[in-house]
Amino acid sequence: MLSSRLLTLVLVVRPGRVLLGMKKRGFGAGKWNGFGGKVQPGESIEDAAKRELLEESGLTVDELEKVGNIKFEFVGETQLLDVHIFRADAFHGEPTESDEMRPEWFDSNKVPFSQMWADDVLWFPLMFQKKKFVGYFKFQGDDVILSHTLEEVQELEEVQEK
Ligand code: 6U4
Repeated sequence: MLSSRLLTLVLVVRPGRVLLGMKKRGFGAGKWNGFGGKVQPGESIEDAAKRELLEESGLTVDELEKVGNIKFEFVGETQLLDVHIFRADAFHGEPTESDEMRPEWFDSNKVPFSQMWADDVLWFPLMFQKKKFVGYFKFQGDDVILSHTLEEVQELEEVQEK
């Protein structure tokens, strides 16, 4: 059994556009992505999502909507990434560059998928339609998907947090 690590990912969406951040360092550097990171011990997944969004983009949100859960396996790694994906339709503050991310708005029909994680093009359409989804992606390196599953669900399961 692979162990897993809880991570968060937040997409801030406004009518016709989405805020992405260019990851400047660490995991996924050079890719546009939502804002997020590791859940800390004793922290709820949603609190972690809000904290990471603030740290990386300068934005605060009152409400996050759970939209997806994707587990990522990387060939050769012993830990699965268990990524909890949220959407925010309202926020406070101004997007601000941090050490980790440079935020930029993109038109919903001009999302830079060729400079993003290869899975994003498959689930962004569901996220934009506020559909809920679960998936599993097996990556070889940072760019190749060897196999995957992705399905729409009515409800996302509650997570047992440690
Ligand atoms: P630190 O602790 O700052 O070094 P780092 O290793 O850079 O962290 P972190 O915490 O920024 O990683 O978390 C990685 C982020 O990337 C999380 O928001 C989840 C997201 N992510 C990981 N794999 C992804 C994938 N295949 N598709 C995607 N987002 C992914 O859209």
